[in-house]
Amino acid sequence: MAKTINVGMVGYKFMGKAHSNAWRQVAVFYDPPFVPVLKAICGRNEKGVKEAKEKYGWESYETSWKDLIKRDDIDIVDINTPNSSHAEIAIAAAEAGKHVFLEKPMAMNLKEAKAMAQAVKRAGVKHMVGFNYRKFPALAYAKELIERGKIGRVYHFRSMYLQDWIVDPDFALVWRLDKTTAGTGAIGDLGAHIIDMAQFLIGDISSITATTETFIRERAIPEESGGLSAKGGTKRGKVTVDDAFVALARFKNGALGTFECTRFAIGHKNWGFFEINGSKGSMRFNLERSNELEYLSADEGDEQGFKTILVTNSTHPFMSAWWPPGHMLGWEHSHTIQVYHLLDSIGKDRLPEPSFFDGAKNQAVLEAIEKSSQDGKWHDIEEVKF
Ligand code: SOE
Repeated sequence: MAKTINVGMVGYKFMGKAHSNAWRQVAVFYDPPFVPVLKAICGRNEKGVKEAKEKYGWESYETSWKDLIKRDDIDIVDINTPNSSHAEIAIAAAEAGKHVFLEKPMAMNLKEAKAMAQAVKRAGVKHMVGFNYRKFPALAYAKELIERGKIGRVYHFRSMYLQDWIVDPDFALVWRLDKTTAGTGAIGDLGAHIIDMAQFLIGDISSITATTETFIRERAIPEESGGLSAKGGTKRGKVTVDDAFVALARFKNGALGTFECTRFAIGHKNWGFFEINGSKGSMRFNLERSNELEYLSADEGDEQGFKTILVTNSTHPFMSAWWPPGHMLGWEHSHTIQVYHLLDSIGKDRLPEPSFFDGAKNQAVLEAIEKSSQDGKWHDIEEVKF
């Protein structure tokens, strides 16, 4: 009989659904060292959390995260609440000796992120931030190709993360548009992902300059909301985060980077795009075509051109556990792969990636973007070491 490990999850809406699915599926596809038991789900609204418990298959529920953390039968705490509660819950969970899995962005600011990283280090627990895009086979394969020298010295990381779900001025003022709950807007929601991809693939950013805009400054306060949908009421409130930002960056290895992130790019749903140009080749990836990696080799002379690699062979990263070639994976699968990685790391007693240490590095870049958007200057990225 496989050993088990008990999971307690805080948050039960959009990401709670994605994470529940991942915990349920992981042992169907992989052979993790521990089979996760969906022990307890937690949320403040009793009716809502009870419904989620039934629907997603959790054994029990709590309405206070403090009660969840006190329980002796919880080994891993999975936090997918709005950003403003990440630090408090994660630090308390670590201090209670639980492994911590946390949704991105890691924190509201760098100070919090550092405190969280120090808390998990002190407690000696495992920790992982939900930058799930690293767990797309195409992205992991891109990393492999870069490490094998296939694009040579990297000159450019050019990226955009474009969505359009708040382009309608009648769309309500959900928590992601409120600074006190979200910290930032497109910066933390989309920028955090694309910056993680950049730092994962080509290395650390050394300095950055950015500008932001909030196009719609007032919206209806929601009567109901869940995930990325909401119904506005008659009262109105101020949008206190950025709707979009553009940034220019320098990497430690000498490469230049561009980042454009917005939720106002009508027609784009989850267009997380990057192109990398190096001395020996180029590559491109787009989340809306997540099974494909485009690659061009400079060695091919007149036949040179971008080819589309369908990253679904059993030899491609993470694929051997899934379906035959061409039977595509999507967004939800990256969450399953992510929790497998966490369980495997716990089993092998090694640091999961991306850890809270990577999350804090990411937060340092987000913070520099925010500062630069206020003073218009270039900012060096603060070194964070743990
Ligand atoms: C909304 O912008 C959102 O769901 C983000 O919050 C997620 O992190 C991203 O993966 C997709 O878009």
